[in-house]
Amino acid sequence: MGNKSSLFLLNEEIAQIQDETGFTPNQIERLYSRFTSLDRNDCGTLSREDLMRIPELAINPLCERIVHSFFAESSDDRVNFRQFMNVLAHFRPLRDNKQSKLNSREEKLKFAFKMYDLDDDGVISRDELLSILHMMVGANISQDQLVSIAERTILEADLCCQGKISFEDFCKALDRTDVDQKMSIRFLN
Ligand SMILES: [Ca+2]
Repeated sequence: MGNKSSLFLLNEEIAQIQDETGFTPNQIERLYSRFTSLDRNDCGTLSREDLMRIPELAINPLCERIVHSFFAESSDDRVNFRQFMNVLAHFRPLRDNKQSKLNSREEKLKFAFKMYDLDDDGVISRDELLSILHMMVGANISQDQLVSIAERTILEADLCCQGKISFEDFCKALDRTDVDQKMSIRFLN
C-alpha cells in the first residue's frame, strides 16, 4: 500500500474496467483522477469519509445510503478503484449501453431497492420505508404524514400481502417509472 505505482492505471486495468463497466477509457481516466484526488493518503483505496467529500454526493439526501453501497463488496471498509467504478456504472445512462449490464433497468432497480432495504434482508419494511422517506424530505413533512405515506405505499405495492415490499413488488410499483432518467448521471464527458 501507499506505493506510487498505484497512482497510475495500467492499460490492461483500463481495458478490464472498460469491459466490466462500459465506461470509455477517457471517462475511466477522468474518474481515476477524481478518485486519486479523494485518496488523500495515496493508499489506492477510499474510506467513507473520502466519498462523503464528493460534492454531488454530499448534497444528496440519501448520501449516507449511496456511500454505504460502495462498500457492499468490501471486507475492510475501504473501496478500491474497481469497486468504485462498478458502483458508478449503475448510474450510466441506459442508452449509452454497449456491453455492460450494470446500467440495465434491472440493475438500476436492484441498486435502488438496496437503498431502502436497510437491514439487507431482501424486503422493505414499513420502518425502513419510513426512515428513507425521513431522509428524503427531512423536517418538511410531519411524522404522521410520513407514516401515512409509508403505509399507503406498502398497501399499494405489496402484492403478496405480507406487509412488506419485495423486490418483485418494487419492480411492479415502478413499472411506469423512467428509472433511467431518475438514476443516471452524466459522467464528465
Ligand atoms: Ca429489510
